[in-house]
Amino acid sequence: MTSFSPGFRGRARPLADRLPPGQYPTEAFPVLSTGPTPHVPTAAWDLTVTTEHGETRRWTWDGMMELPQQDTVQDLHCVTRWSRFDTRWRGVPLDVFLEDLETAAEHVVVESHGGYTTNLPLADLLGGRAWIAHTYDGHPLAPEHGGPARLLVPHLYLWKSAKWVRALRLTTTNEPGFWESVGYHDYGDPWREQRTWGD
Ligand SMILES: Nc1nc2c(c(=O)[nH]1)N[C@H]1C(S)=C(S)[C@@H](COP(=O)(O)O)O[C@H]1N2
Ligand SMILES: [Mo]
Repeated sequence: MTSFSPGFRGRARPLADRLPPGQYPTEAFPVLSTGPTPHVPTAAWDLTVTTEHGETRRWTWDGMMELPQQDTVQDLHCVTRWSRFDTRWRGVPLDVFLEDLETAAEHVVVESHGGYTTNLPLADLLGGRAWIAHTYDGHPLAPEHGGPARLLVPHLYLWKSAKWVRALRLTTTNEPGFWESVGYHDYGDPWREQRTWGD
């Protein structure tokens, strides 16, 4: 599982086919944060996964780095309408953290340092479609972009890719996160333009 790129096939497609409706491509990588950037040293970083039964798993930074790593090239789509093609990441697929969990939960609340939360279906974190990403373009992920580690779920609008991730809480009921509770779409599929409630 070391170094293949699930996004590779995407690069053969013409750019127009890779641009979801209502988006424009940009070479920039804007920073969008609701508050100040938390500075979390890797020695203090950990990731907790909790099921609805209260079963908890925890990885330190070093523990995460010993897990199977994957490089991936992905297009990012922000609900503020910019899209950035071919971003290069390295991280651990969520499948690795979630495998063999005893759970009937179908939802996940992702919690970040600083208090940000976002919700998504558990299924969207599985199947090689989501990562805990710690490296961007060959360098440690910058704090303003979520370093030391962020969730990366590129098939949904980028607000689902929680920066400074610290916990995944599996829940049996759907609990809207920060933006989802103030009007952003519950699911956020860029290809169906699910920007806000009612889309
Ligand atoms: N913890 C946290 N994660 C977050 C956010 C935030 O404010 N706090 N903003 C979200 C939004 S709205 C977007 S568009 C992306 C932006 O990621 P970037 O700043 O790396 O471009 O992060 C998402 N993840
Ligand atoms: Mo956003």
